[in-house]
Amino acid sequence: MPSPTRRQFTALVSASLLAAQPRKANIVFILTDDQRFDTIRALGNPAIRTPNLDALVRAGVTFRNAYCMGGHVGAVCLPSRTMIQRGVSWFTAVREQKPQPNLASTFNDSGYVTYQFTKKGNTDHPAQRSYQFTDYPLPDDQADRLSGQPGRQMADRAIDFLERWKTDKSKPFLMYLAGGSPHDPRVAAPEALARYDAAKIPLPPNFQPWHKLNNGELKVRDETLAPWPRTPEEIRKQLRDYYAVITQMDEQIGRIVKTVKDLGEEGNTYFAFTSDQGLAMGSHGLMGKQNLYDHSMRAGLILAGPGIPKNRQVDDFAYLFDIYPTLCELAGIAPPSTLEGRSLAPILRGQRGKGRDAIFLGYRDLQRAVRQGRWKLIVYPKINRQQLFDLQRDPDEIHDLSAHPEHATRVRELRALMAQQQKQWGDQAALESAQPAPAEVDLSYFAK
Ligand SMILES: [Ca+2]
Repeated sequence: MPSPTRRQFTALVSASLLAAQPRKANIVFILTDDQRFDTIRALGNPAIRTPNLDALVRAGVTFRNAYCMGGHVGAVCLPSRTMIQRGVSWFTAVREQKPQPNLASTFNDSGYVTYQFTKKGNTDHPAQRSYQFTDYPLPDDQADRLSGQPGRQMADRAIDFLERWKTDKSKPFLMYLAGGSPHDPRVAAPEALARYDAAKIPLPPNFQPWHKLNNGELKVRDETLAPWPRTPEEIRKQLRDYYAVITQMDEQIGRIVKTVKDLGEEGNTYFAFTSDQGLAMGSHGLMGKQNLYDHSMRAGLILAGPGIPKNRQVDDFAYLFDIYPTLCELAGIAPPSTLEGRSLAPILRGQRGKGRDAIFLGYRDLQRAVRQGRWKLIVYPKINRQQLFDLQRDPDEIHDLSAHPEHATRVRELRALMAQQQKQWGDQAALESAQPAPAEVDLSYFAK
């Protein structure tokens, strides 16, 4: 056999070097639906049982101030999931309808196998179509046998995918697991419900029988899921169902994590966990996510994997659409230039002063909010009202300080910051009305 020419030899060496290069890290990104920040035991709620999410909190870094930016429709899940998949604000997502780079397309281009389990029609369609492999939940009429097993389908399909992947491990995988729990209807198994005594579940500290300010969206679908006035008994019963569903979902997340470990991939896999936004569940007299209070817009965001510090919680601000560029950086991939999200990797590395200075939130043209440091201002443009909260002393947003004279300067500054943020994100909404609607509502409003 003749010896290889110099060119052939170079090609051979290059090929063997390529083959010897370690595979990029795998990504498992789990997105739950409507899961409040305070429904993970390790984040400070002793009334709920979430051993697998607690383990994830201990394994990585939790962002305590990660926000969904809001949305232009009552089904906030849709803009939230679109922002997450496209790495841009909802203002940009609404304006820019042409297909854009998305999480799956970026990882496809970098040699990944991309898989999703996702609610149908609840995300930007081009982004959904970009995944190489997709499983949708069974239609309701076929899913009866899985009733009372929230998260089960998602875990079964995810594990099926991993079992197929292990027959050819040449490419790393990105899994986006975006199930529909604990979104209503919340059907838990009897044994899961039996773990919770509704009478003993604490009410949220900001529980109210109804929302006294007309935020413009008091009768939207989610708000009709409990009668007015909200009663402690009804809210406790709904919280029991919510917690039981989350506990069952947590078990299924545990099955997925265990499968990754059993494949020997734990040391080469990043886990990202969050929810598309929170939920009111009786807080402020509300039930849904069509408001800008922290209980509805904040979500627990956990990142864990090789090189990420363990069991750390940080207060740096983040948007959920920062996850996309963060996963890019963790995987060593250059993020597309269209992204408005910012990588959180410097914060994971412990670098201070790398986070956002402020958080801006919006809901339709009905509500706007800005947070800077401990202060949060919510503006209701249709009724010319505002609320100022000191989240350090009042994390439950109970005491509105906006009318206190000693905070007048602060309110002015936060309104100026809000206007600047509107400009930055391309938000055209007016912040006040020439003919405002009546601001206060009493119980008779809900009878109509
Ligand atoms: Ca949702």
